[in-house]
Amino acid sequence: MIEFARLRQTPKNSITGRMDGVATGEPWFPGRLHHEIPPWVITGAFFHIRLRIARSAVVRLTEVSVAVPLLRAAADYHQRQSWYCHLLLLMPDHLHALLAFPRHEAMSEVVRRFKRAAARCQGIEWQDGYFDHRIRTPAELEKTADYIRRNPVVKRLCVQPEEWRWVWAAGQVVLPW
Ligand code: NI
Repeated sequence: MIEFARLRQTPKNSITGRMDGVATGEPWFPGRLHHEIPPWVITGAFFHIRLRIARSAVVRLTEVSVAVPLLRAAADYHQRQSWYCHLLLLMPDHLHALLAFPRHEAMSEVVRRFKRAAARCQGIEWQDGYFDHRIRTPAELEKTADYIRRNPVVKRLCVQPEEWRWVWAAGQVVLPW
């Protein structure tokens, strides 16, 4: 298992940041959130998670009445440290997220809880299960984040990634919705 914390020993990928409560240099996360990053984010790993709605689903994730509570819930999970949300982006029929979890075993449990609450409160019909891919390096994290942010552009829903409203990322203090 490759842990992010070990990668900082290789100069090319030099990760700096806080480990074991000790500041080790410039953070590779947004600086303003530096002090809020729980230790398990650095020592654990991020996962690229994708959730899809059922083919027969009527409700779209990008409807305002759905998108706002979904993004609030994602930010709330982050606040309560159920997960660390590097990025979460809603598309009409699926969502992408880059998440770290306090314990690896917690992942499916937390994702299931998130899906269940959204099904109950916003009437979302999810497909069973979810896609997950373990992110190995900070470079892969950035590449995947870039890919996720370009999703709405590729699908011609907007011209620039910055125009897309339905996204939340750690460090985003002002909620734009
Ligand atoms: Ni996509």
